[in-house]
Amino acid sequence: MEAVEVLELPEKDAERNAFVNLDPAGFFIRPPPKPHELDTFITPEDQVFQTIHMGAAFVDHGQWLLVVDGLVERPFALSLPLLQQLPSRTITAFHECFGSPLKAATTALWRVGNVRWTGVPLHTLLQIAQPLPQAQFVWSEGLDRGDFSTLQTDRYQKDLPLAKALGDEVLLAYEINGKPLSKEQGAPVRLVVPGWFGTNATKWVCRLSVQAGRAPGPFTTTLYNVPDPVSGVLRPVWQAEVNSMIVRPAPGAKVGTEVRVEGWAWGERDVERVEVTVNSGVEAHQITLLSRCDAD
Ligand SMILES: Nc1nc2c(c(=O)[nH]1)N[C@H]1C(S)=C(S)[C@@H](COP(=O)(O)O)O[C@H]1N2
Ligand SMILES: [Mo]
Repeated sequence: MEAVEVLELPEKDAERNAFVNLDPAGFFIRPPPKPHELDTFITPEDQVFQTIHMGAAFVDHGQWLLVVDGLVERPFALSLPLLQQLPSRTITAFHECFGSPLKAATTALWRVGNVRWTGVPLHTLLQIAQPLPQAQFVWSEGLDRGDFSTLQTDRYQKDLPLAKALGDEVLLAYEINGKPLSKEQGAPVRLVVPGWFGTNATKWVCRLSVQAGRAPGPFTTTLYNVPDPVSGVLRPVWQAEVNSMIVRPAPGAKVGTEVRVEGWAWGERDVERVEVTVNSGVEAHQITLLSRCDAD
């Protein structure tokens, strides 16, 4: 790689100085459009659902720093102009919320959209930092802090196993559908982890720390671990399970004897086949897959 310009590691926690306030503070959900309204391949960014646990961080972009540290040969920091100077990629990926980490997902089955993210691959930054042999996870930290449910924390903190973090689809994104991220979407920069649930996509990101074990904050320990359906053992909410939705016919639509059914199917792994059942499951029909989305 060509020589890239980076900053020396600032004093501890200096990256948190870019935080101005929570505006507004508190839990916030922007609900997704109804399934029959999610009818375009790319979801317009002003319609994509939003999930905010503690409040939307208002960040001073001029003071924003991204620190890359931990178990690395060469810790460093980047300002926003320095990050945006690095080669970028645009990825089309589904963006799906796992749902409430406090209760079973019964009302938010389709908190999902499909968007184009633009940013710098995380592996570019890891290549500069050079993880040490003990490195296993990349912790990501957001500038938001405060209360969620009965928990309190000084930072939103998530982790990714190094193998996923090195995938070239994982981005430090600053654009959604070709436009700068809004404050609520994590401006100026957020992590995006295509194929994995939205909870891993840390917004208002300010620090990436390479570590040997899992992150200790409430969003990786108390919250966002679910029993494996087979073994019952708790596992982190990482890969998105296969899921689907019917877009047409809309609920309650009057249909004739011949019905064209349209919808979306997605998951961490490629979807090979979709079936639809009618008459309460008496008849099953295979659906033709019209197009497949691979990250581009
Ligand atoms: N810093 C921070 N990042 C966060 C969250 C948060 O509350 N704080 N919410 C997560 C969850 S649960 C989801 S589903 C996605 C939602 O991203 P969006 O609001 O841009 O759709 O952001 C994730 N990243
Ligand atoms: Mo979420």
